[in-house]
Amino acid sequence: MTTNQGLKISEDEHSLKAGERGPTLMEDFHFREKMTHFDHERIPERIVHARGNGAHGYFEVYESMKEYTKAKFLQDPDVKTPVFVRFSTVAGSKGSADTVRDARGFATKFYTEEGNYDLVGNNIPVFFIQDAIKFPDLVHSFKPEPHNEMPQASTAHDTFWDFVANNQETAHMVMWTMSDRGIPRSYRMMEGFGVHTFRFVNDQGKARFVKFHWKPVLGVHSLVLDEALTIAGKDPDYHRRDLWESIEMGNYPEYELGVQMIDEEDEFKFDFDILDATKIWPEEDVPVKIIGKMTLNRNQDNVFAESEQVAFHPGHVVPGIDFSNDPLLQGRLFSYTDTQLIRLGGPNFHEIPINRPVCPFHNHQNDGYHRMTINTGQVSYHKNSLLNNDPRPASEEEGGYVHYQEKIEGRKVRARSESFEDHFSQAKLFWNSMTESEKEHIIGAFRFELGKVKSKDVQQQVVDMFNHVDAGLAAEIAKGIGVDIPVENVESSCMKSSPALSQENTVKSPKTRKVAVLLEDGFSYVDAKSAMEKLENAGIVPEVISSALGIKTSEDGKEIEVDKTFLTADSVLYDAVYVPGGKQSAEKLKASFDSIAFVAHAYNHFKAIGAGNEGIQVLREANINEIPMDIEGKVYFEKGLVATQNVNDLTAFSQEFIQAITAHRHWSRAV
Ligand code: HDD
Repeated sequence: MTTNQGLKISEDEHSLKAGERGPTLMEDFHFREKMTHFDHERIPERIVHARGNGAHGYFEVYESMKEYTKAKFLQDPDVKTPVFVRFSTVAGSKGSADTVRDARGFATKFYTEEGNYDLVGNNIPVFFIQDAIKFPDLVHSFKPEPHNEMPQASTAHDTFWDFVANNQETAHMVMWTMSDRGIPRSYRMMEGFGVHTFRFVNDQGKARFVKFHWKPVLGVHSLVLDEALTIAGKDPDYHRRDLWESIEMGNYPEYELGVQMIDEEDEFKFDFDILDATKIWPEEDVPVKIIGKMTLNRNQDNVFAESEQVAFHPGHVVPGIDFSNDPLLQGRLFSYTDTQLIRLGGPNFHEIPINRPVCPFHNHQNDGYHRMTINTGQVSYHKNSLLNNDPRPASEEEGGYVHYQEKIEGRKVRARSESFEDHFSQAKLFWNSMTESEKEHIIGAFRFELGKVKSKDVQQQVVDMFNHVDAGLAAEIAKGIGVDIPVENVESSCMKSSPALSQENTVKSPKTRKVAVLLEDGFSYVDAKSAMEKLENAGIVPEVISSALGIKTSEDGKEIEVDKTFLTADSVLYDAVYVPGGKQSAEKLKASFDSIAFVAHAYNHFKAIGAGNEGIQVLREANINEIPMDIEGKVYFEKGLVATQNVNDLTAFSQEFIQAITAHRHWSRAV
């Protein structure tokens, strides 16, 4: 151990004192250095997306995208481009819970040979506002209210909903945040979107409008609201833990990159403005072309050095990727560098290791706080003769970035195009695309959020606003929060739906799902062990939960180690529950409030539940009575409940159980 000056430290537990019981001396440079450094350990948290965590990985393109873009990292399938991704919530502080209802940030830094490219997106493909000038207002409205700093990490309060009702361009994104997308099951199971319309430019100078999509290989899956709220207390780190543990286990999160492209000449062919960030390009109209895959395979070494200090910016582009005139994007292009100046303490944040390009970088920018590199020589200006004009700008052929030469004509006005005026058609499109259970969740979310709003007037305004989306939705919200059901017929006439928007149509996979196996002494070893093995073979992760840590012994004297207890675990932290047989084990589980609550909550949260032999009685004790008494020698499978009695071979049971887990949730179950 040394001081920061490299001096070896002989003692680190006692400050230097005048006598053993005397005052500390000014002279104690080691104490002063240690304490001063500690006093300065914090930097300002991000104004938005403060709560987040990241991982390293790489990106590979499937085939050359030369026809569409000259971006080097999208040319060669043999090239692995290193990436760092930071996932985040938007509203909460750095220490807030992961599972709150919110959009999630999905920011990717590609360390390409042409410089860093940042795709700074969210898990929702649209944004609340159309023009960046409104961003401070939006953020002020959803942050804790200034007079009492409540509530934390939540939009369920008056100012947010007042903003919504008075800025109705928010309608579409509000639909998304009130849907299951607002409470993802895992960062590994959510989509990412670049949101804005960008441009691809190829080496012939031809440009196309493009939108970026990340599609998780495991599909898009969510929690249910009650579960998300409980997890916020039981494990506020739920999402970062899930990401960390998956990578540690070798279950590397994977996302395919997709692009939607529109030819420049088709810019005006749509019934929405493609520059409007509150609009999607329905996938059925503009297909998503899958072009590559990102794999996250390495956890960070130090969260502060990496996640906290990483500086993303939508303006970090490479040749072949350019901007559009989306007024939200244009404003972002200013804001991100500006925020890093205060957050990271000066203009040299690009020298922090996580932000450093992997390609060489040199220019005449020098000095400033925290300059790391030592610029040598006499010359720090362009043009010069003393250094033979070095470094000099590169031509386009040499890889110099040349902005796309879009022809612009117009008058300077503070205005918004009329083509940005339709706020409700796509909100209705989203609603039309939901299944019945997804619609119920949206209604429930509105009732929860607006139920916490104190102003009746704001509540009524919001209901009246969503009457423009769907009269049935507005009426259901109104009934739940005790305001008037609107009578005016103003519902959007949009009849379209987009199957790609419903999570019901997503990829379903059993891989990496967590199953709680509840048992006590006297459990059936065959039931527990052979089912667990089969689950593991399907990529599922079983964990044994019991009343105490240590070893549990089966009815035939075999041992199993307990992973967690009813005190340290909870059904909300698992995707499914399994109760193996064994008379003594089942009796003890039946007599315990904790184990009964565990099973009952899993049932109420629509999760797969498996039971073998006496384990079925534990389900009955939890009031789960669907499983008939006479399944002797058979496997029962209905509504995510899978049970078996007196069957020697658990293959069929395990297959059904795995299928039930794969389905994610069983909405047909009446709760
Ligand atoms: Fe932003 C952070 C995503 C609109 C201003 N934003 C930030 C992060 C993400 C997004 C993922 C966190 C990056 C990280 O992990 O470090 N932001 C979006 C998306 C938007 C969006 C998808 C709309 C399409 N943002 C937006 C606007 C503005 C900002 C309109 C301002 C004009 N955003 C910021 C910021 C942040 C930020 C204040 C806070 C910390 C940071 O930049 O580095 O500058």
